[in-house]
Amino acid sequence: MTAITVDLALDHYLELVGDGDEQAAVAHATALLDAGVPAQRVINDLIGATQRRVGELWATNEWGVAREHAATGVSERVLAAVAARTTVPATRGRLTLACVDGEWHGLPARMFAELLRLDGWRVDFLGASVPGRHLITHLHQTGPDAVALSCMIPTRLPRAHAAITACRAAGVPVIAGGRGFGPDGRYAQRLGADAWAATGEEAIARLATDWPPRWVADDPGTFLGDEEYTHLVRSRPQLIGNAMDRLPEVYPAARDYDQAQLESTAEDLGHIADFLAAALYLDEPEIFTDFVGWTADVLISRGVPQGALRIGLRLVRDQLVDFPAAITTIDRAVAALPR
Ligand code: B12
Repeated sequence: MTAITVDLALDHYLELVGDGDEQAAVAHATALLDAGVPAQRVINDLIGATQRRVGELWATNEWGVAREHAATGVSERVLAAVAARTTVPATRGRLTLACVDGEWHGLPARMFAELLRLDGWRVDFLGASVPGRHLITHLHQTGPDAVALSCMIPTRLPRAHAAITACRAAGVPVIAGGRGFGPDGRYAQRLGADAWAATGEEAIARLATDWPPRWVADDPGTFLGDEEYTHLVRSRPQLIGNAMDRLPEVYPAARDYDQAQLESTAEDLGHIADFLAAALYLDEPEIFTDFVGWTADVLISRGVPQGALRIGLRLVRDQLVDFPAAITTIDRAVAALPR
């Protein structure tokens, strides 16, 4: 039986992961290795594909947060088991891999770390949410050939910019990856990364054949955020507090909210502020429009009335009347919402 013909039995594996059945999930993955399936395929097409499915099940409210967390925990264990079964001598160079400050999606980066290791790189995996200054200290201590920076959500892009700038100032080129850098990695380039790759495999091919990068990115050192961005970031707590205070007046259903509902509403308002700030920082209104569209779908699947999101956006907008870019960005996103 060749590796190509082996059926990964994704539906069955998803059931195991959804049941939190760690042992059976590990046995499933290692049996695939035994059947000749390359570890890279197990990582991308079994673990990765399942995680993406988990994301959809969470977004459509078919799975709760606890089930998603448990499933992700199982995936982490499966990845560790696959890694333990596949030793590869480090014959290439040394890379540092880190998630941007405030970025808690550590698993995609860990998957990429294992793909790199399988390709012969020595990888220092620093994990989720690495503050910029600690990343730089690590670079000085280890002198890697490159930094691989992972960002899964666009709200972390201002921090990604600071990290990219600091790494390049330390003389270490940066390859960026993860869906947070936008379609075609367009934000990675804006933020001065030396390279970007859509997938782990693409990055590995690039690092093997075309590294260090021949072109040098423009000086990324300039702070992109303007006065509006700075105001939004500084006034975030008041923005959320004021919106929560006004909520019962403009949305009477909120008068009966219990503590958990109030907390999740405040959290949603925080996401509005953060995505708006990222859109302003990069001057890319689409970041906010995409977020609002995505949030509308998530709320609909949770039975939250359509009007609630519009009201949340209005409560934020009302406080930003003196900030034309913020207003335009919000209005654009609202206009794109289905009626
Ligand atoms: C598990 C999960 C979490 C876990 C993460 C735990 C962990 N240990 O990783 C937790 C619970 C922490 C989490 C939190 C949140 N999450 Co989440 N999460 C996910 C989920 C379901 C799976 C992530 C995953 O493991 N992906 C697996 C791999 C397969 O993804 P991949 O991108 O293909 O991986 C490859 C590439 O990314 C690449 N790669 C990765 N890093 C790098 C770096 C470089 C340099 C290169 C070249 C390549 C590269 O290599 C990987 C392997 O090939 C995703 C759904 C999804 N589609 O990814 C949502 C998802 C990413 N999360 C989402 C959201 C919204 C959030 C929260 C904001 C939720 C909330 N309300 O609080 C927070 C934000 C937390 C934060 N500040 O970081 C959204 C993002 C949507 C958006 N608008 O951007 C998603 C898409 C869910 C969804 N369907 O909507 N999440």
